[in-house]
Amino acid sequence: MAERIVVDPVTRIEGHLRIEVDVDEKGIIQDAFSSGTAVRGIELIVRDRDPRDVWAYVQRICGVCTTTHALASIRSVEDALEIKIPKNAHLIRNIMNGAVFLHDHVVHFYHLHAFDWVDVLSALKADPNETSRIAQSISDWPKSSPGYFKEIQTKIKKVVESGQLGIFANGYWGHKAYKLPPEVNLLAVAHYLEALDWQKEIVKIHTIFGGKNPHPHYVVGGMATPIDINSDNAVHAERLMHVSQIIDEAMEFVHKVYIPDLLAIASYYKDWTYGGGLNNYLCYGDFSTGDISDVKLYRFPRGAILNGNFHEVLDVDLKDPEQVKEFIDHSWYTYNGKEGSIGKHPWGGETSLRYTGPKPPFKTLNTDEKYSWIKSPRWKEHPMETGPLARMLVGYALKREEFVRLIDDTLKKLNWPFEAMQSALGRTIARGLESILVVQWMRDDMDALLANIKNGDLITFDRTKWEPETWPKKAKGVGWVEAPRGSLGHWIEIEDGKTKNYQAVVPTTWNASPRDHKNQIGAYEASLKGTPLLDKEKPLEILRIIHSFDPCLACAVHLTDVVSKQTTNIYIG
Ligand code: NFE
Ligand code: MG
Repeated sequence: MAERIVVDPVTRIEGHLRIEVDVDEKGIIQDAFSSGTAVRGIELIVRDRDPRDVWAYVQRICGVCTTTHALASIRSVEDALEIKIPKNAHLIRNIMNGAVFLHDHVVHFYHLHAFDWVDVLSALKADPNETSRIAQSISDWPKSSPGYFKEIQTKIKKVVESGQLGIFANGYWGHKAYKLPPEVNLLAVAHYLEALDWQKEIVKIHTIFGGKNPHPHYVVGGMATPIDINSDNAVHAERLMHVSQIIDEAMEFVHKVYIPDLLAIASYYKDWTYGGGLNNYLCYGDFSTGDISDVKLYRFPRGAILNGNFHEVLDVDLKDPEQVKEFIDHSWYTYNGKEGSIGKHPWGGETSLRYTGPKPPFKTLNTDEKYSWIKSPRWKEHPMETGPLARMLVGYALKREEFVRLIDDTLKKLNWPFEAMQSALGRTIARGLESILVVQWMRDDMDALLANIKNGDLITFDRTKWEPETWPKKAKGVGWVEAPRGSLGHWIEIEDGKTKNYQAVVPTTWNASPRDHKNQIGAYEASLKGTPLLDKEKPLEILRIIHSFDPCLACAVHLTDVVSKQTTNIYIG
């Protein structure tokens, strides 16, 4: 007889996610259900608004991937109106998106995900001399003396002795699934604290190019970033040098802290290969070396992989009405007033809310019916995983040299077969590896920007098609972005200068989606199946797998449930 275990809310993520799993008598997960438990409806509030303003509304979908929705939005309007942006604007947008990647990936690794692998309390037992020796053997990062680690240990001790664990409260400390020696746990906690400091630096790139963070400024047609190297009132030489320096420091942090820690931790967990899942991967692609409309020039190449067939990468077309479609058979929405659906491409898509779930307090969701505020996006009717693992595997399957080298080197270091990449740990490693790529692209694009400016090109905005009188009566466009958590698309329909319909299909919508019209499960759900839980009261393995996707439910369901405000509640039902 299967038992239903509920984790709600999943913490150390953005937004409200509930996971229900059925486990057999041996504690192995037989079935899983992912539910977004809040709904927001931002797609509805942009209707009838000026398409040039929409980015500023939809950017508020999320404060984590804080620029991605603005970027997807302006790209959708530019696509609809056939606006080409100046080279400087493209480079600045790339650098800003790169900054989001690095910020999100480092924060995810150290602050949202690490404690699924790292036991803070064990760090108290560490010998700081040995931590220092390990640190120096994997990196020449300067903060690595025995005294430094002793200091960190004393800090943790004080927190623990105070009885108020603060940021370290509610962990499953002492759980048998933790495998790191105390010394490596201490190293990871030290870098948890260092990464907290570091993450506030990288976002300064947004404040320089976009005026602020979170939610920097954009403009349809380019960037609202006046550049004049001799002016005090524009982005000038000193500020450009500041961005350049932040990129160099980020490069160092990635290579000397993030990656060595990632591989050191992974080496203790390499036998824990659960959490793979669908084996279907989707990447829209981004970071073009030229124009965004030229897919051939994307540094994250576009493509789809089905059933783990890495010999064939399938073409993806976001404008084809048969490719990306959202289904609502198990989501609290209706299409044309009906509960079931045939699936809608986002042009002509619909956001009509209808909650048909159990009323709180309830023990479990009715997972045979509708059970989530997340829709089920499907590519050619297949559920897909998107995100770092998908990007790295699509690049690998296309035999892009830098992807192959990074993955093969890592597999060699870990003595892992390629298939092992298709796991929670593989996903976490892929996130680190793509950070190596992204920070280099930031460096390259910053160099290109500086060279362009030096050549006298200071243009960041093209106003040719700014006035609505220049627009066709009807137009539709799609803007895509590779966001930290995966492929993001915004689809807009413009009529008479206004936004007629707007649909966002977001990375976490893909990954956290519930079942669809064919009862096919989503990526989170698939990734949990078959995983053994060592302790059903403390389902650390569920957190480990779900966190490996870096969930963002604010994005996925784009209102908050004002009736019930539940705190952490994990029970066996
Ligand atoms: Ni709210 Fe987001 C990213 C987008 S969501 S974090 O990355 O787009 O999945
Ligand atoms: Mg949507």
